[in-house]
Amino acid sequence: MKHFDAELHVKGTSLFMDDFPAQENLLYAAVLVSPASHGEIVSIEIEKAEAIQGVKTIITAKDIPGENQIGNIIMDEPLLAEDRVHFIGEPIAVVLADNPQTARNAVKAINLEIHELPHVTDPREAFAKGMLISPPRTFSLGDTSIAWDRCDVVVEGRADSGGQEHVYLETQGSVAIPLENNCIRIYAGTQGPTFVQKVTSRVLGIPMHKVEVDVGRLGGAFGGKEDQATPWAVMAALGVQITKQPVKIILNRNEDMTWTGKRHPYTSDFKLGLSNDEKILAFEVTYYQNGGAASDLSTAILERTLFHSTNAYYIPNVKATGICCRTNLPPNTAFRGFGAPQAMFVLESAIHKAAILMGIDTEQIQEKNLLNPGDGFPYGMIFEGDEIRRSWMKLNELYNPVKVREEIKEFNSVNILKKKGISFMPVCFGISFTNISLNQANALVHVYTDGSVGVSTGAVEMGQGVNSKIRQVAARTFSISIEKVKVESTNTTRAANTSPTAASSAADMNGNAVRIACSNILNRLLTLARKQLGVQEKDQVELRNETVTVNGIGTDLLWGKLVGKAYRDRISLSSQAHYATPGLYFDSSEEKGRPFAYHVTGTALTEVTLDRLRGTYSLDSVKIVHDCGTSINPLVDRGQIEGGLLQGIGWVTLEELKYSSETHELLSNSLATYKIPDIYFAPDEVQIEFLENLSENGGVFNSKAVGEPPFMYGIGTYFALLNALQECNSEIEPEYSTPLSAEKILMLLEQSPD
Ligand code: LUZ
Ligand code: MOS
Repeated sequence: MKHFDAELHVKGTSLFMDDFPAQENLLYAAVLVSPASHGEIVSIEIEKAEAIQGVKTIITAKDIPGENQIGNIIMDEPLLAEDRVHFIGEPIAVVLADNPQTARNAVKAINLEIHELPHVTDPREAFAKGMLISPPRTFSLGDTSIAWDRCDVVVEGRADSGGQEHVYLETQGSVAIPLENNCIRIYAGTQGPTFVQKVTSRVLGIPMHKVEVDVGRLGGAFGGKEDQATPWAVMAALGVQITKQPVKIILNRNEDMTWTGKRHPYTSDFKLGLSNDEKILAFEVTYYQNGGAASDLSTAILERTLFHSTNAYYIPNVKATGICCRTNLPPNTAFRGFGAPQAMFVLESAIHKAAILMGIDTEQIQEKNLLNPGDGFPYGMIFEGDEIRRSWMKLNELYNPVKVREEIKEFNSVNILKKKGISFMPVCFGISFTNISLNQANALVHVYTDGSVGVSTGAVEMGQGVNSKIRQVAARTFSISIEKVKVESTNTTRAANTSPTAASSAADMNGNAVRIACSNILNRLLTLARKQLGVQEKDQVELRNETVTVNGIGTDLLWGKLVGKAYRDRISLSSQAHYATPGLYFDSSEEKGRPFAYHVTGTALTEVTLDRLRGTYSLDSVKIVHDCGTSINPLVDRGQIEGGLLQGIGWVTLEELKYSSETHELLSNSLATYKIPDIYFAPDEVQIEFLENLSENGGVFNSKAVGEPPFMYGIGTYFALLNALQECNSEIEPEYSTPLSAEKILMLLEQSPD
């Protein structure tokens, strides 16, 4: 099974937002944004800009007919600023013109006067000033206060992880067109078509049924289009409502990088206590999350940080507190892993620090404390599987890390200028939206009279291959060829009230809805087949490879013929189905429940080589044992594991958001100054082994979600580099702060020459 879009992508024939065919009267939007991190809008003069030839109109907050509010969880974000601005890039006005260049020129001609106010960009400072997005939350297990006395070793420290730009290949954008009777169709580049529909309805002051949102595909998203695709789509729709003309908006790379939110930077304090025999007895952590100027998804992301504070380990006494801090940055948002990578980085830092103090290899502590079946998480759920230990053992079996360690010691003892390092990175990631209501999906399946099939769901194809999996699910349920199945665009008139394609669960949930809808139709067809063949017994008649079989023996009743007969007999060939992930509940007053359908786990082994003169490094290999359940598309899953790994590696190594010290303007605002991993930077060797796992889970056909968990294998690269650094000089006081750029490594090496 392949990724069915691959051929279109390679030939360049897949259609993205900017390929949308030019429409008559199409207007192009450009946006005036705040140049200041915080300030009062003194005046906006648009007359000169509006007079420019080709400019149709300029929209500001006062032109909004409905509510000027695009908030999701907390209603704290206007579409267009009214009298105050809270971050550089906050939209203030939308210019509509007959071409994009004119629109951008007109933006420059607007006279904007802002009275600047002091701004806060550091979450600890925001916390000290009481600038919180929501009250702090604490997850706990056992009692840390009495546990410290029993510990032989206690380490305390601080760990900071940086933000991350999404760098989806396709920048944010949207096209909206007027339909009759003041209805609007929006072609939106979003992971959440229903959210776009809902917010458009709110801002335009029209019911949701007047807003149709359609998504063909996205050129990448990674969480960056879960919430933050919405404003651009709503602006386009607002432009349509005001002008009755189609409106297109496409951000250029620089605008996109400067204006939109990123992965949340975190700064955290940790305390870890162990016994002399490497058992972790207690862990306390406080996460300060840099939320940015509006809440966006920050509270949900912080919640997932708390869920993953203990990652793949069992710790009997835990106290994890999360604080969502409001700062004057663009609102930070969803990004693959959704707060979990930040949590896992802190615990790995704590373990690393403890291992140094104890004079042992980090993996001794890691292995000793991996979750066993029956161990509890601080949030009350029990880890039932044995996959974490099995993935660890499998990795040992396949790659013999003890021998690798020895070889590295040997290499390091004979090489002066180059030193190798190694790390293990176990991952345990919970699958399901932590907001339980979102764990539902629906599908609409039509079988046409020629036997071809059209499938609509709420899942958005963003390159991750969800449409390939959905095609497979439909083809497999009917037992027909994959060529007979087409996945339609994601459209709010065919799949209503959908959850965003997020939380790694789109294939699970939408796939299950498709399976149910196809089964409904199949059952009608099989009833007809039995009647046709005069067979009474229900399970004697089946469809196999487009052929009706009786007791496994083929008949001449083929799929196409059966479908045609069903139509003539006036039997419905369509079905809509709904799927809700079973068994989920959470009591937020106790912070306990069963928030996840299941966990995805695995372990990565990373080897790196550091150049101690230059601070540069190369990634020798990453070996992963990963649990995909019974994969329905191993090639797609492998692609997700490789992609997630590399994105995670980028986060902890190269990707550095640099801001000017005075205004806190983003300096790394292009792909020339913000470096993401390329094929030359990628590990020389990436080996991925699927862990055999036949146990029941909530996924479709017993497969498991794959999108986010592999991101966190990338954290292993950070600790392999620290290990190599220590091989250069064991005196180096490690600092737990990502990204670990070559520049930072060089400074650490220079600090303490040996
Ligand atoms: N998005 C969301 C997510 O809205 N809720 C979640 O729990 C989640 N988890 C991972 C990624 N995106
Ligand atoms: Mo997400 S981080 O949009 O699954």
